[in-house]
Amino acid sequence: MTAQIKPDFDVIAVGAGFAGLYLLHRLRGLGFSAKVLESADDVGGTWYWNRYPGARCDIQSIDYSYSFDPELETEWQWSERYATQPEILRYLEHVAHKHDLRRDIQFSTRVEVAKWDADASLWHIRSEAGEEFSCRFYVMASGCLSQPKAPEIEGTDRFHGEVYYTSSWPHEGVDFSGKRVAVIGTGSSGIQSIPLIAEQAQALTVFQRTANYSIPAHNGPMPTEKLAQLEGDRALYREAARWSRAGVPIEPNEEGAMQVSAEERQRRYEAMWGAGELLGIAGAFSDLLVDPVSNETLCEFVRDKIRATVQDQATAELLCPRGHFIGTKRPCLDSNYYQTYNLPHVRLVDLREHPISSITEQGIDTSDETFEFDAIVYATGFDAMTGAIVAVDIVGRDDLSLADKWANGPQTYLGLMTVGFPNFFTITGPGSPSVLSNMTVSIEQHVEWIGDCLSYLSSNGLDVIEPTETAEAGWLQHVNDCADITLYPRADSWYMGANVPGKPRVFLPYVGGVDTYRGACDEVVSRDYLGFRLQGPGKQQCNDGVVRRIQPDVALVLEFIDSLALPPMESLSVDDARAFSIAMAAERPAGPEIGEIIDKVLPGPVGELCYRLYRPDTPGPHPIVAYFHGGGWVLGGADSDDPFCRDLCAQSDSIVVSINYRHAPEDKFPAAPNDGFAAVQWIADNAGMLGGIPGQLAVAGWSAGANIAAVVCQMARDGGGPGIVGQLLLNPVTDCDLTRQSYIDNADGFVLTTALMQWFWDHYADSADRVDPRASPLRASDLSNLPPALVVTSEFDPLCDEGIAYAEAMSNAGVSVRHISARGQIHTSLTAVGVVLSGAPVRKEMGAALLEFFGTAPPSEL
Ligand code: NA7
Repeated sequence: MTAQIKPDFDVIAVGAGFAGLYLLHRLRGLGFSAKVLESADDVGGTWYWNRYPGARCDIQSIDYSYSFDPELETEWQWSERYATQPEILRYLEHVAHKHDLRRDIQFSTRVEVAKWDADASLWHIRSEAGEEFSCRFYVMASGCLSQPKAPEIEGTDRFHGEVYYTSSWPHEGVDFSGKRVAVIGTGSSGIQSIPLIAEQAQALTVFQRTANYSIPAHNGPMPTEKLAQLEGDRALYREAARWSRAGVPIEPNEEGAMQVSAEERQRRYEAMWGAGELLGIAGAFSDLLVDPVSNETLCEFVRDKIRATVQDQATAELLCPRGHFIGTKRPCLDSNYYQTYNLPHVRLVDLREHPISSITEQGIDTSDETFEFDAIVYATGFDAMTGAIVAVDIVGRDDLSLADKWANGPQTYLGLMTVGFPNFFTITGPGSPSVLSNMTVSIEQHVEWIGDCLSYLSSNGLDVIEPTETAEAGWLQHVNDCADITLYPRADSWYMGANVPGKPRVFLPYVGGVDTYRGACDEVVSRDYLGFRLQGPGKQQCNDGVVRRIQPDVALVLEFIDSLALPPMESLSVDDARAFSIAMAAERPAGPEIGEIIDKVLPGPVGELCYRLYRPDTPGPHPIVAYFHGGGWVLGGADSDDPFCRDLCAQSDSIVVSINYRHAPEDKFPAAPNDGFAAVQWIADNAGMLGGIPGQLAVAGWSAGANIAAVVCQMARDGGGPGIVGQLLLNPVTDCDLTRQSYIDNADGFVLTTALMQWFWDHYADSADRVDPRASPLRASDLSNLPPALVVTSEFDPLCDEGIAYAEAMSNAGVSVRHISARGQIHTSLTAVGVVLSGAPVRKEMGAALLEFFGTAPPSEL
C-alpha cells in the first residue's frame, strides 16, 4: 500500500562528485525536486578529498569526462592526457557553476541515518548534526572508493610527527623539504605520490606489503590522434564508449596470448608498455584475465621491465609483484615510480619479510629495525564499493538494516537496488561494472537509468519500486558466474573485499562488461521492469524473472554465432551440414596435451570402424572409456569431439576410445547401436592390447553419442556382457518424443534447435523404429541392472527434459544414478573445451565420476 504524503524532496542523494552532480542536473531536467547532501564543503567527491601529490585519473581525460552536455564537451579543454586532481576538480567546479548546481547541494552535511517509512512510502534522512529531511527516493551517489580503510597498524596514534592520509590530504598541500618521510602502501595512491614526495623529502622510506604491477603513463599533451577521433564525431565516439567492454572505445582483441609466437607477444607487450594505458593491458590479448599461463607471460614482461629500470637488483626483485595475476588487483599507472628507487635517498622496506610491529613516537618499528621519521603518509586504501554505503545506517522494510543484509556480501539487482529497501538506489553500486569500467560512463548510465525509472513511475501513477528476490538472486548468480570464469577471485584485492579485515570475501563489481551490462539494464526496462515490483495508489505491477540466466561465456558464443547469420543447419543438405560442422570444428582450441593419440580401426559388424585412442600422460595400464561422439547420428566423428575427448582423458586419467560408428542417412537405425555394441565388445576383449585394464571399462557419449552409450549398456546387460562399470551420458537423446517442455522452451536460439533435432531423427530412423528402445532407450520396458550412471543435462537444451526423464527412470529402476543439471549451459557448450570456461567444473565432475566408476582416486595434479 502506498500513501500520498508529500515529502520534502522527490529525491535526496548523498555525494556531490561526478555521480551526484549529474544526477541533480538530470533530475531537475525531468522535473523532480532533488537535494544533494555532501559531507565536504564543496563539490568534487573523490577529487575533493584525494589531493595528494601526483593524484591523477588512470583513465584518459577525454574518456573520463561527462558526455551529457555537448556544449561542455567543446568548451572544456583538458591540458594533459591524464589530468591531475586539481584539473579534474576544476572541471567539476565548472560543471557545478555552469548548471547552477550548488543551490541544491547542502555541503558540510554528513548523512547518518536513512530510514524507510512504509506507511508513507518515503525515506526519512537524518544528518550527523541532527537535521531531518524526507524524500520519496533516496540515492547513494557516494562513490566506490570514498570510505578510507583504517591502516590497521598498532600504535598509529602514538607518532609525534606529521601524519597524512592520501585520502584526505590537506588543502594547502604539504612541504616535505628536509624531512624524513615514510609512505605506507603501494597501491595507486602510494605509487602516484612516491615519486613526488621523493623529489622533496630529505629521505623517503617506502613500506611495501604487496608489490603492485604498474605501467608508465607516458603522460603529456592531449594525444592528437585520440582527440581527432573524438572531435571527428563526438556523438559516435561517446556511443561507442557506452557500448564498449570497459567504457572506453577500444577494439577488443580476439586472440589468446599463447596463440601467437613469443616474439609477437613481446612486440604487443612493448606496444602496450609504450602506449601507457591501463585498459591496454587487459586488451593486449583476449585471455589475459582468464588464463593463468597467458597472464603469467605479461607478469614476467612487467617484471623484466622493473629489473631493467631499477638498478639495485635486490630492490628490483622486491618490487617485482608475485602471488597475484596482473590485472586481478587494480594495476597502477605511474610517472617515474620504479625510477624513484634509483635515487640514493629512497629506500624500500619489504613488510612481507619484516612486518611493521608498531608505530612509535619517533617512527616505525618493523620486526628487525627501528626507523625515525618526521612524517608518515598512509596510502592504505579504502573499504571499497560497500564501505561508504553501509557507513550510513540505512534501514529498510521491517527494520532491516542494510549493513545486516549485506553482512555476508552485498546483494543487489543490477547494482542499482536491493530487496527490502524500496526506492533506494546506488549509483555504481556493487554488482555493476563500476570500478572495472570508466566510471564516468557507468555513472551516466546509472543516472539516466534512474531518471528514466522515476519518470516511468510518475507517469504511470506509481511511486514505489523494489526488486524481487528472484531477480536479485539471479543477478547475484550472474555476477558470480562472470567472476568465476576469470582470475579475479584468486587475488586478495579490494575487488574481493580482501583488504579489509573481516569483510566477506566476495567479488564486488560486475566483470561482464559495460556493454553487456547496459544491454541487461535496457532489457529489464523493455520487459516491463523485469524483476521489479512497482506500486502506486491502488495499483501494482510485477513481471518477475531473471534477466541473465545463461552463462556469460555461453552468451558470448551465442552472440558470435548470431553475428555469422548462418542458415539453419536443417536447411542444408547432409553433405553441406557435414562440411559446415567440420569447418566450425577446425576453429576451436585443440584441448589439453595428453600422452598419446592413435587413429586405428577395429572390426565392426559389417566392416571396419575407425577409432581414435587417447592415452593419458601417466604410467599405464589405464581404465578404458568407450566414447561415442555427438552429431545427431548424421554428423561428427573423432575430430568433432577431439578437444572434449582429450579433456575427458586428462580429467579421468583413462584411455578414451572414440568410436566412429556408421552414420545416417547412409546407414540408418540400428547401424549405430550395433556398431557401438560391437566396438565395446571388441574393446573389452582387447583391453590389454590397448594398454587398458581388463574389466575396467566404462561407456560415455554426448548427445546422439550418449544415446548410443545408453543403448549399448542395455544391449550389454541383455546380451550377457561385456561388463560395463559405468555410463556417462552428456545431454543424451533418450526418446523420440519432441513435445517435452524443454523442446518448447529451448526450441530456438541455443544452437541445437527443435527443428534440427527433428531433422536428425528424420535421417536416422523411420517412424516405426523410433520407439524401439535401441533408438529411444527411455522406452525400454526394463531399466534395472544397468551400470551406475552420471547423467548431465544442460538448462538451455531441447534435450534437457528427456535426459532428466532417463535419469529418473533408471533411478526408479534401482540403478545408481547421479544427475548434474548444468545451469546456464546449452547443448553444445560443455564440450567446448577452452572456449566455454564455465563448463570446466562440470567437465571436472565428469572426469571424477569416471574415476569413481573405476574405483580410482583422482590423480594428484587434478
Ligand atoms: P589500494 O590500492 O587499496 O592500496 C593500499 C595499499 O596499502 C596496498 O599496497 C596495501 O597493501 C597497503 N596497506 C594497506 N594496509 C596496510 C597495512 N596495515 N600495512 C601495510 N600496508 C598496508 O588503495 P589506493 O588508495 O592506493 O588506491 C585505491 C584505488 O584508487 C586505486 O585502485 C585506483 O582505482 C584509485 P596490500 O596490497 O593490502 O598488501
